[in-house]
Amino acid sequence: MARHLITSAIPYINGIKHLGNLVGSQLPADLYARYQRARGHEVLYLCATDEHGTPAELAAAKAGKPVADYCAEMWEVQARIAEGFRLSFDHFGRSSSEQNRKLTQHFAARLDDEGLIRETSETQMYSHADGRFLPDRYIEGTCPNCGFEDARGDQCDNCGKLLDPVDLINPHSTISGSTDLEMRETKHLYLRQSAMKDRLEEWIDTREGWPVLTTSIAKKWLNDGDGLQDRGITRDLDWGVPVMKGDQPWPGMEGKVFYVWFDAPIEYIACSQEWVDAGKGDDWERWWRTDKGADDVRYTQFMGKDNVPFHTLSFPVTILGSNEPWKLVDYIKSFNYLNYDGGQFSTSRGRGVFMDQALEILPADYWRWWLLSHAPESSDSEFTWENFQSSVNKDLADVLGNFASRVTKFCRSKFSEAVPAGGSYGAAEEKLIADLTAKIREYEGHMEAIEVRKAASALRAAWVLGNEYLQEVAPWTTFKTDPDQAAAQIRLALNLIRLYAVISAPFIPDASAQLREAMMSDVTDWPEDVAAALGVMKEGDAFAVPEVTFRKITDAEREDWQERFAGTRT
Ligand code: B3M
Ligand code: ZN
Repeated sequence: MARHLITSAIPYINGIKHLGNLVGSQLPADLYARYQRARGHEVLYLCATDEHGTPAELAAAKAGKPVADYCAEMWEVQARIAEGFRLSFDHFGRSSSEQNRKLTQHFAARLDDEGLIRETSETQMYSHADGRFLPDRYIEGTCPNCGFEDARGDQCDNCGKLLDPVDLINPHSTISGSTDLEMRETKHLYLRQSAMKDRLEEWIDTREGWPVLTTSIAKKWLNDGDGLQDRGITRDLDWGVPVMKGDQPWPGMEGKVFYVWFDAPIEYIACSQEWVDAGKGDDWERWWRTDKGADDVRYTQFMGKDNVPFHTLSFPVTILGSNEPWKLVDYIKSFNYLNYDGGQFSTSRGRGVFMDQALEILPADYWRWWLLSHAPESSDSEFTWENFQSSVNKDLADVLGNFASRVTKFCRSKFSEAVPAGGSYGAAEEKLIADLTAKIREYEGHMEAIEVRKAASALRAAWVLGNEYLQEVAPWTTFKTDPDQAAAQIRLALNLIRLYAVISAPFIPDASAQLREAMMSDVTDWPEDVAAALGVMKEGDAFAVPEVTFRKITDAEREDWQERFAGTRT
């Protein structure tokens, strides 16, 4: 039995995520976690909300709530939606936890002891009208690079250039709109990433078989110098982890907090402590400390491509720089973007389908299947309602759902609601078993390699094999001349429904549970031996005709949704 530590990028607390966010981190991580559990491995799958930083402050202010209250409420909302999508976190934590506060302060102290933190005096925008220093995101102005008028102080959304607020033309405060800004002196801590370049490069160079998307982004940041500049890890904000050196005050840093990207990845570790403190586990160190057994853990992270630099550079600097025996990530699975109907999904502009809205329309499995089978792996991919309708109707309703319904209804009408006896397996059945074995082994290979789309097509192909078999042996025709032979064919097909339920569960957990319940079987063992797995349901075992597993999406519904989601969400 292997041990798998799995984390997905922790979603910002402000607002509900769209389907593009979901398919870029949490959903594939859940797929992988479910698969590894199904294979009998020990899995710890963690996620949390990313609660600090200016976006949280801004959103709370907009909602007219104290930021702590706002975060607590939004955590509930996100947790409920995650449950709706059947995301099987072992724990869904919060980066604002006590555990993360302590651990973040601990890492800062370690890094300082290792000489990796330096203090800098710098000038920063101070807003007289707001009575405070303005973090980069609270300042907007015109991009000096492309002329975009609403560029933020840290980055231009239009051309992507990383900016410094002083670069902006006509800067103003996003809180008050005031242009009465002045540069004032303030002190900050910098993480000396540049001092870690060689160690980091060596670490990245020795990662075997990492996805090209991951390593190319990491390399680009390492080599064009931009990414490995020393990084400010403190901010003049109220909300965040207070800057302390362990449990000691940090002179000159009073009233400041750590930068959100410093504490957010540390939450992966803190989350496992929260998991223990919540009474769900009894030892977090065996997952994270290589001196406490974490050496044989395989740690996989899932994230969208925009998060890769922080996970290949900044966070490893924190871990390696601490010179403590923390577990480093073994594999980073990153994703491109999912686009929405000819444009981009956008949280700020409310464009696209958001997680809560999706669940109001259709059950989780419909979305899980489409999103995973169209995951933006090798390039960006696009959600269109036509494509969604046709995938759901073909793959789920016509292929899988219809197979289960045809077989069970036929059996009920010609035999009974029990596995029929009689007949024997011949060449057609042997061929099916051989083909299925090959297909399932292929599916396993793709799952191990986290090739999500390929895994989905192998699974779909396994469903198709069952349909082709049924078409070929045609039990409804056989029944007229040789009812015994028809019984053997149906016996196999009923067993196949159970087998499909087991292997499909990582993708479509609810439908799988429904099918398995209809087959009245609690055997969930992975079909290592396909022939044996197709003999689990014995002659005389009862089953029930399942309710419609997947219904078809009508043209009218599709048009209605298309229209409803054409605008922007307010
Ligand atoms: N919250 C960005 C995002 O939600 C950020 C990820 C943090 S991972 C430690 O895309
Ligand atoms: Zn620009």
